[in-house]
Amino acid sequence: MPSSKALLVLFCITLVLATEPPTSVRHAYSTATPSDYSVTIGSTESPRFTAPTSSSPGTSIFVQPAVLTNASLTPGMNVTVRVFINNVTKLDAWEYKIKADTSVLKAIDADVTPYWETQQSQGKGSYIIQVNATQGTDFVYWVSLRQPNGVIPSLTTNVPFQLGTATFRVLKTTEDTPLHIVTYQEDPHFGTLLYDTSLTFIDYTPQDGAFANLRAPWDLNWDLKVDIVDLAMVGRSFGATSGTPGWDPRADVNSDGKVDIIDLVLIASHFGQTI
Ligand SMILES: [Ca+2]
Ligand SMILES: [Ca+2]
Repeated sequence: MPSSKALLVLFCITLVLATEPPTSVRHAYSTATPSDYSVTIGSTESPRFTAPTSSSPGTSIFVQPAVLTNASLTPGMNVTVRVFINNVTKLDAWEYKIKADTSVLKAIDADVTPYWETQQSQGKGSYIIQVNATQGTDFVYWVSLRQPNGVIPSLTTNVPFQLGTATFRVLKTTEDTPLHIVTYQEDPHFGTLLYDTSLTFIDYTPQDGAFANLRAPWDLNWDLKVDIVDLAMVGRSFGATSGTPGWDPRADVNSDGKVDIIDLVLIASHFGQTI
């Protein structure tokens, strides 16, 4: 019954769109003019990411992947995420701190990108790594040193550049837990801080990551958001039962062997949520 199916989907979409605000965009990327200062990464050509309309140009520091979903990452296994910076000019000294829920993820390690290790081996600065499993934090601190010729090493980039990594031990299953960038407002001394070569503070937009090793049934595509994509997936399998053409077990939200209005309603009732 394609017509009734379409009507049902349209009804639910209209219902949820009318009652829920759009979910926020996790990432904001934009371009900046690179400087000719000491170290320049990237180019003035097209960025690798499309800038969403809601963002403004500026420095961002973010966790990648933004959404790490993997059912095979069971308790006892390790999860490593990467920390990037983008759109920054003359970055000189920096520190970042990633915090996780200690009942789900235990901080066990952190590291800097080989770029910074090279800088250190050349005597241009040094880094410190602190891991506090009790507090669930990976903390990485870099300070550069003025060179004999007066040059202060710095980083200028308008494409994402990796600062380092943070590694956590998985303690239990979760539908969603954040990997949170602790800001300077939260921790003025050991939060995430960026300074340029004039020792001027660089403001930034932080973007947390998320980890899940268990899928919520109403998040069909497992992006930790319940949105139009999930509704559309039910729409494509609407009317199917286990084993029939079009059957997608993910679309059977309540696991009763058929994809019907109940599955749509379950998604609608969670619509707009981040898991
Ligand atoms: Ca989803
Ligand atoms: Ca069902």
